[in-house]
Amino acid sequence: MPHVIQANPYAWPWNGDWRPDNTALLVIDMQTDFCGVGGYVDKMGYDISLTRAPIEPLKALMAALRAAGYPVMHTREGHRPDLSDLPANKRWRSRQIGTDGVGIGDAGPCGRILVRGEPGWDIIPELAPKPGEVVIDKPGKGSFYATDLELVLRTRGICNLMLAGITTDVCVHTTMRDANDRGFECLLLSDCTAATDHGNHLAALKMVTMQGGVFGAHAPSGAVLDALQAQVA
Ligand code: C5J
Repeated sequence: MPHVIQANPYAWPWNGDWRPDNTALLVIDMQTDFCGVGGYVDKMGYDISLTRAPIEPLKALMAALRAAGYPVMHTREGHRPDLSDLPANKRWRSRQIGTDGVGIGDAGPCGRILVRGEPGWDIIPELAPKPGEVVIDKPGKGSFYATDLELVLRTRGICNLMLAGITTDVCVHTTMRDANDRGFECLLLSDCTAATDHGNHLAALKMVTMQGGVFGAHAPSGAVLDALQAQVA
C-alpha cells in the first residue's frame, strides 16, 4: 500500500492511491527564457536566482521518481517561428516591460524570445528530458490549452499529477487549475516551483490551500522523497 504524502492542507492524494502507473510529475517550462542568463525573464529585469531556485531540488526529485518508475513529463512555452500562434496582445504586452522594447518573438541574447527552436526556448541542460519522456509544446500559459496533454495523460491512465517548474503564479498555477477542473488530483511541489516575485509564489501556494484544497495540495519535495522511501522500505 503506498504511503501518502504529507501535504497542505491534506495528506495527498485524497484517496491514498498513487503508483507509477497512475501518477506523473509534470515539470513546467524550465527553459532558459525563464531561468537562464540573457533569457526572457532576465531581460525583463527580474531576479533569475528566484526562478533558478527549483533546479537543485528538482534534479533530486526527478532522479528519485525516475528510479521508482514514475513518468516525468515536461512542457515548453513557445511560439511558431512565423508567430502565427502568438496573439497580438501577448506580443504587445511583452514589449512594454524592459528598456529596449524587445518582447516575445524579437531577437534577444538567447535568440528570438520564446520562439520554438531558439536556444532560449529550450529546457535548461540540467533538467533536460530523458529519451522517451513526453515533452509538451504549448503556446499559452496553461499546459492543456492547444496541446495534447490531456490525451497523453488519459491514455496512460494518469489521474494524479505532481506539478513543478516555473512560474508558480503563472504557468504552473494555470496548469494546476486546468488540471483540477479536469478531475486530476494535483500536488504542487513548493520548493520545485518559483515565481519572479517571492510574494506571488507564497500567495499562489496559499491559494491552493483554501476551501479544503481548492486546487489540490502542496508539499515540499522532501515529503515526496520520504513517502517514496517508505514505499520501498
Ligand atoms: C510566464 C511561465 N511567466 N512559464 N510563463 O510568462 O510561467
